[in-house]
Amino acid sequence: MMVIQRVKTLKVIVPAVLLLIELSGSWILSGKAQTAAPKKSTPTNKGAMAKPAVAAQKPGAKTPATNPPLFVDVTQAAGIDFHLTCGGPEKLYILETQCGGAAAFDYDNDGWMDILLVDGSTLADYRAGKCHPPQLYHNNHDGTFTDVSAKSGLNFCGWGYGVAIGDSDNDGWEDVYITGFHGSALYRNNHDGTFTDVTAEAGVANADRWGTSAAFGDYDNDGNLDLYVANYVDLDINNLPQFGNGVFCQYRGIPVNCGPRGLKGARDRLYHNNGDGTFTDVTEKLGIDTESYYGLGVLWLDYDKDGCLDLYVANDSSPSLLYHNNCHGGFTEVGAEAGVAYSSDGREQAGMGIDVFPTMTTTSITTITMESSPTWQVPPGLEPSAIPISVLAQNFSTTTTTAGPTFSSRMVTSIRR
Ligand SMILES: [Ca+2]
Ligand SMILES: [Ca+2]
Ligand SMILES: [Ca+2]
Ligand SMILES: [Ca+2]
Repeated sequence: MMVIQRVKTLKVIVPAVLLLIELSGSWILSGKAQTAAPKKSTPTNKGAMAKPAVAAQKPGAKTPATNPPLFVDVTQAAGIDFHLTCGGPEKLYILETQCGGAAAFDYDNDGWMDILLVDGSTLADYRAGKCHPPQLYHNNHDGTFTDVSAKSGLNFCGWGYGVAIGDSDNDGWEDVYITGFHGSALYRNNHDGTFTDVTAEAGVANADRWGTSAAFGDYDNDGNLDLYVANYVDLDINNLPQFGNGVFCQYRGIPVNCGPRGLKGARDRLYHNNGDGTFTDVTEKLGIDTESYYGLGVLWLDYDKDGCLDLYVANDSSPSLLYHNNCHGGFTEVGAEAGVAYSSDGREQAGMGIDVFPTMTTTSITTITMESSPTWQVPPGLEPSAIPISVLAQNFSTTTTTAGPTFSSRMVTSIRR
């Protein structure tokens, strides 16, 4: 949680990390985003794109000119101007600690990946109905992007936490699902640079639930992309738990915002695509997330290569879940026996996101977690919300473990509350 609080000003990079699951999920499942990558090589550092690289090589820069950095921040030069809104600076409530999402996809089928950035909100703005709509950037094929949000029809007006991309109606054009607090939305691609909100008729509003991540995947192989929505905490915005008030609102003796432990979890939802523009909620029927864990990341994958999509869900402060698809319309949760439900020492993890690295012989699931070394303490004199990210980086470990007969599970980031 804490890292996310502090990196909100890093513009595009941060929501991209937070929404790792949506990006990887859509690429893997639809197959279209992968094939829709630019036919030509990606733009080289020319014109405006070259400026940041030159600046990084000036005398005094840490990286020698003969060894330029692998990545250069070209956000501004590319025309991306996005500032994430995520509650107030004090972070009094858990709602304010993680917001926004990002997706790279080709919404206009021109062969070039465009960018969609989902914004959060603040308590005051949310209560007042003030919108922080998502921003859609069209790829100009020259390393720059144009903000086409105003005419896109992506008018989501809530507190956004994520986005999933998939062609939900099989017309060859990618559609958009945005997750939010107490309300998510499905937008159908109209093929002309605009989208239409079809949430109500589709039946995927996820109303009264705090949706964080979502992913499209055809689990029953009927040719229609189904939709999984990870939900986090069952929270009443008019009766929020008070900062520092109670055992679950402390971090090593320091008052912090409450949760997720101590708060009621919100049950994830699995929506089956009926192929006619509507979805059916099959959560109860298929026994999904029966314990209502704190869902933050979701990924469809066929880890046993039987042709049926399985499902992995990263949960915060609770076991992660792996659902094996029996290829007959049902799932069996096998996270513990597969070795991907807990850390290598048997502890629940603060799962934030997921990625998968297929290899020749195994499928490696990477769960992005937050875990500190046992001896790490908040530096004296510093409020938790004021800890520089450089301090966190120095004190938080990266560990790699191998667990289970099937999976090589790596924890790439470690910060435990
Ligand atoms: Ca495009
Ligand atoms: Ca479509
Ligand atoms: Ca399906
Ligand atoms: Ca499978």
